[in-house]
Amino acid sequence: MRTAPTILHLDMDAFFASVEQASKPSLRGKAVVVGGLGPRGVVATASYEARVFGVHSAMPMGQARRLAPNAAYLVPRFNFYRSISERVMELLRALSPLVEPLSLDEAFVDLEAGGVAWDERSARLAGVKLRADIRAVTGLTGSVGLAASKMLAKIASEEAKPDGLVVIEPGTERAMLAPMSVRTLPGVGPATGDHLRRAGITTVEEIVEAGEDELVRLLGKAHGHGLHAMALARDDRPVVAERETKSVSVEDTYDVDIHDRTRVGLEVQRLAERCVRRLRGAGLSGRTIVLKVRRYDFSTLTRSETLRGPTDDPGVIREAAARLLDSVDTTGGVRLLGVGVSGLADYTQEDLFAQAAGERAVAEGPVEEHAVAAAEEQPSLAERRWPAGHDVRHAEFGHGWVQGSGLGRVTVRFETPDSEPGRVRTFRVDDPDLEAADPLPLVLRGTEGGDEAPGTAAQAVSSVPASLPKSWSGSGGGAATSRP
Ligand code: TTP
Ligand code: MG
Ligand code: MG
Repeated sequence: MRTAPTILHLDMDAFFASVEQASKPSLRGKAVVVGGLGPRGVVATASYEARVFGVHSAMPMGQARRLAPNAAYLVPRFNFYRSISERVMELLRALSPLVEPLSLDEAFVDLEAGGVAWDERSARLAGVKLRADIRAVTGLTGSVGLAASKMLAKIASEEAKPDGLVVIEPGTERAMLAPMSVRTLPGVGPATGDHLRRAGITTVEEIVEAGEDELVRLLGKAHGHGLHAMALARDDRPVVAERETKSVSVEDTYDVDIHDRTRVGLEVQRLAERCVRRLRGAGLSGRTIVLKVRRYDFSTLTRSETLRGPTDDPGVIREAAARLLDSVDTTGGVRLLGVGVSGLADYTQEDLFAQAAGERAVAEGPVEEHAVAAAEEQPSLAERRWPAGHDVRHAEFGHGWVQGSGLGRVTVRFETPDSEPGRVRTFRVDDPDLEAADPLPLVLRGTEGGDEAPGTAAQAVSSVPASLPKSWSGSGGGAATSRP
């Protein structure tokens, strides 16, 4: 293991909610909840102001509304978040060729491999500068952890949240880990956590005390051994530039070709379940379900279906695989079957996607036909939907966002990222002067400003509005925040 804290972990603070607050001046410093607003909707994330009420990711939306009735409830704008994520990842790639993104708002960077840091001081400087750059380019705050391993860097960024930077100095790792919950360690989810708790192990120190043999007895060889090493702060996992796992799949070759259609169907269901176990084991979910069939004559074909959001739900994946099988002729027999999932993500947001009306997910692979058809339809004026939080433009009043809609009315707040908090006006949903609009950049840059928003071009250089509330002013002294 290296001896200097040159592995950096970045995670943006309350990412989706922060983007919304940066877009909408009236929401800064306020409780904001982003998620699916329909009956089965769940919270994607909540601003730190909303977390005070106990609202958190993956909570059913109804529960969030009971806890924080006055929060702003917004439908996610995934494409916009993705574009901001790309800007952040670009900044990381400028630091090192070894950047390992874990999700839209999170990545490891090997600073040593990039030649930008070799000891604690240089690593800290790189982290401080990165946070300032992210702030300047996106207007948002991210928290940085620096340590000698991936595990510790991630723990450090968690400690740094929100809007901070924490360096774990080599030599202090074990003392720091000792009192922490076992759940802090990578690979300890709710199930393993419960299992350990029943054996009387709740802290990292207790893992060390239990010893490797006991851990192996409790969790099996690979997991027990790995976890014991992590508890001793031994983590040699390298930062890998591309996510190695592009897909998770399982397949079986049969000694004797299967002819019976029912049997083929059952095999596909079984493979789908095995695939889900792998997927979940790796803490992943995916959008594209792939079925592979090799027939008696060795002709091999694959069929795929892309869902609107990643899933790790066995029912959803089984059903998708079964639908795909319906389109394959298996007369003559099959010798191999496989089920895979690609388009991987670290979490599941299928519910959100299902309800993010208005946001058209960009397909990365083959798309279900009806999804394409839906995207091409032009709704009539009266049928247009106005998802809360999405951008609009009014012929007379300019750019704004949907604050709410219902009973044939839509309420719009007219403000832009660099304006003062704006006023609200109500229109009929079929008002021809009102149209859906693209998001405006959060930070206007000299080279970009002007084309869409003539009134704001003059302010192009003032990237950090002075009027931001305290929690947003991460630049200056705040940017270098460092806690032991
Ligand atoms: P996180 O980094 O886990 O959370 P966060 O950035 O909102 O807050 P924190 O300051 O604690 O890092 O996730 C990043 C984004 O991913 C989050 O803003 C919304 C989305 N997300 C979901 O859609 N569903 C989920 O269950 C989680 C955890 C995140
Ligand atoms: Mg985050
Ligand atoms: Mg994250």
